[in-house]
Amino acid sequence: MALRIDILTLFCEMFDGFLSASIVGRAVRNGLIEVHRTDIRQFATDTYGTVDDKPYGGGPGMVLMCRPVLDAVEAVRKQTEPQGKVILLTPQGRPLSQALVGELAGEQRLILLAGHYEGFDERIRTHLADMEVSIGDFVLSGGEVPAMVVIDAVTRLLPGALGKDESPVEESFADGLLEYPQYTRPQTFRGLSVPDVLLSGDHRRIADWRTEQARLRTAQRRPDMMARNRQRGDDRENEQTGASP
Ligand code: 9D3
Repeated sequence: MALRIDILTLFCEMFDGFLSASIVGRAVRNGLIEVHRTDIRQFATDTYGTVDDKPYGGGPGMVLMCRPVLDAVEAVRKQTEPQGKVILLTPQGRPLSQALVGELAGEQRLILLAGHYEGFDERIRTHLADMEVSIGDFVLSGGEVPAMVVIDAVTRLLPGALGKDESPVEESFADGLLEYPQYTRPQTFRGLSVPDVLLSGDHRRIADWRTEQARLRTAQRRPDMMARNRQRGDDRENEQTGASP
């Protein structure tokens, strides 16, 4: 069964190229994912298509209204079973990680709700959303790009989404290390040569070199990942020895 993904947005057209190209495009064409876009503005109740209003209590900006968003979610939920998790893309959400991507890839249906420029009425969060997701601590114009990030990351975890030359192992995050340096022909380019070990044909030495490079690079660039790796190692040892955490 295909993973069904509903996108609720004010900018359906932003997804055009994304849904037709590359791995996601192929997953759509092969029926691995079934993506439906719904324009929240269709659920406005006035002739102007109003979906936002001024915040109670004053202040800058506008707020996405409950009514059109709730009606939009109800409408897509009626289209097909299962009900699906409603995921709100917001800067206050749970930070996206490979672990969260893995959780989402296990669902049968995702309903992604993207706002633009502005916040959601709090009652959308408290009464409609099953989860709020952020893609990081930087300010974007809306939840559309984050929705694409979620779809891209989830799709590549679905069985059959990757071709045989596209590695299915999420190497860098699966083993908690960044990737080792890679080279291809030519052997020398503008005086820059490929490390000798990679030309040695000694697979043991090559594997050791790559592990070492990955460790060095991760320690230098991502001390946070290194600290997590150490913690995981400690946890595993404690499990074996029965020591308390
Ligand atoms: C005035 C406070 N702003 C919060 C920083 C309001 C606001 C700005 C931008 C509310 C929403 C947005 C649009 N961003 C998203 O919808 C969004 C987002 C992001 O900006 N960064 C990282 N992840 C996400 S997920 C959705």
